[in-house]
Amino acid sequence: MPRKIILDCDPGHDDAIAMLLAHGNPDVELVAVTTVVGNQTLEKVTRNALSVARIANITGVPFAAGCPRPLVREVETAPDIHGESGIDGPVMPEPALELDERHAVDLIIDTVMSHEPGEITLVPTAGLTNIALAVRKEPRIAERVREVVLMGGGYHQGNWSPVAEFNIKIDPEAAHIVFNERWPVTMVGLDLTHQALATPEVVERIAKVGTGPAKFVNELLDFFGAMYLEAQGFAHPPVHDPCAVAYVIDPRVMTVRKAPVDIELTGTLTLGMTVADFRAPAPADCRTQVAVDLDHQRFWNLVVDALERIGEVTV
Ligand SMILES: [Ca+2]
Repeated sequence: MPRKIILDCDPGHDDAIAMLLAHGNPDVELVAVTTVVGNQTLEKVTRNALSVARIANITGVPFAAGCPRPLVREVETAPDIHGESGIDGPVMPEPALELDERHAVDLIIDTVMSHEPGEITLVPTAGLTNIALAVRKEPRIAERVREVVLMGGGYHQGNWSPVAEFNIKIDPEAAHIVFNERWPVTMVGLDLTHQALATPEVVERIAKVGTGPAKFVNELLDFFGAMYLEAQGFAHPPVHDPCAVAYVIDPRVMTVRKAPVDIELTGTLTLGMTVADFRAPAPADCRTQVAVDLDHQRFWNLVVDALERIGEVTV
């Protein structure tokens, strides 16, 4: 039985690759895609999500738009990494799918509540605004969700400040809610995703797939790589979001370590920091764990395999 996931995202170059991985891999089933303000405005990231659906021929999956701003803070976007559209670089086709009429928060709640307990895994790859609101509106989802596997944070690294990662920093109050709920949380943070580099060998393997969706991925990586080189000095771009999907598909793709994690909400220099406590073995009731080491080969094998399975798509 494939693991059923809700992808809550802000496409976003790496969100797009996460969506393709989830769509192409047979061990996970995308049951909903929800969008939230983040890399760009809600309107832009939602359109991008629908365009990606067209590129990969994702049909029969509800897509819903969520929150246009964080819970407390002003909107902060990331044009220096993702461009003005949120996915600059490739030509994005006009969306063919219609959005679900529901708000993303309601689609998340309806999906979790209409499945058996333990059936749905939440995979947020953006700010946690939608997820936090969903669990506040319907607290029973906390026991029904199998686990939350999120891309965000970092126990030794930041990118939006010296110690805070973008997805957590843009809505730290939402992150605080999500990390302190009763559900298990796996934090796939920068310590892990900075190992998921799209090296020239990776780009060559993807090029060999030779399909439209594979070409799209390499166009994403081309733009993303140039931005990461300029903004953060990376020789090859770190492809964050698909790491969270990959962990749901095959936990052997990374090592994890249990540790209490909480979110800094008041520090003048450390707002949005994911503070992990490694001082002692994690207590028995610890529900949070952090991703440590990536199996680079196994990870990219999954991405290439998903692209091969998606095959050619006529847009
Ligand atoms: Ca993202």
